[in-house]
Amino acid sequence: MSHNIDFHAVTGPGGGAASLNTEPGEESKLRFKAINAGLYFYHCATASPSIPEHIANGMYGGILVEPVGGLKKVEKEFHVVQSEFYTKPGKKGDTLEFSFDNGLAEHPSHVVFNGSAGSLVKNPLTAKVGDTIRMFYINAGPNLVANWHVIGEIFDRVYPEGSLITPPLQNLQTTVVPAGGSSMAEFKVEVPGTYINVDHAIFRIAKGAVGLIKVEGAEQPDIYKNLLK
Ligand SMILES: [Cu+2]
Repeated sequence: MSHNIDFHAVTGPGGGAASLNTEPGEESKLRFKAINAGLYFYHCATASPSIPEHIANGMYGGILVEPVGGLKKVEKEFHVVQSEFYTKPGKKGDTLEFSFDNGLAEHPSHVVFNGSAGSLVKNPLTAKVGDTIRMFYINAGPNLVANWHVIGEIFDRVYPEGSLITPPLQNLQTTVVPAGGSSMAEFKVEVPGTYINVDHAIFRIAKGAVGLIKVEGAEQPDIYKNLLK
């Protein structure tokens, strides 16, 4: 089938999709000037069989347009994409078929980070005590609004909806990320341990929306101390 790409960072028809529709075996090219800094979503927007079907099957990612001069250096940068899959029922191990009806009903079978349930549990993100982590968070949807939270941490700075040129909000626990949108957060990890990235619409953990951030380093009893140890 044919595909294209709608880059939310592109100013022009379809975010590029109007110039990028590509049949199997063919090639398309587009030049654009990134005139608006921000953290953007991109996705396939081919109408055959339907735009949501292309997005729901995983055709998306993130594109960062840094402000002039670039973002300040931090020790760690991570890119996480949250998304849903809509499938017909099946047994474990089966290849599950797409369900348009479940998409219409906004009833996902899976809510995942970086493309598969538990991907960031099998391959945790890692950092050291004292590092500042910058996370680029894209919500591909296609339907759900994400309620992004890291259990055990507080976002020092949040750039809501991926606005990188607006002063950040400070000391947030949970931030909403719209479908087809983004958020960026920075937080220093002061205490060693395992932190858990979730969508705090918390039943979604059972659908796959859980990821780990492992922080190594010396204990910091002035900040966190188990009093029975
Ligand atoms: Cu496509």
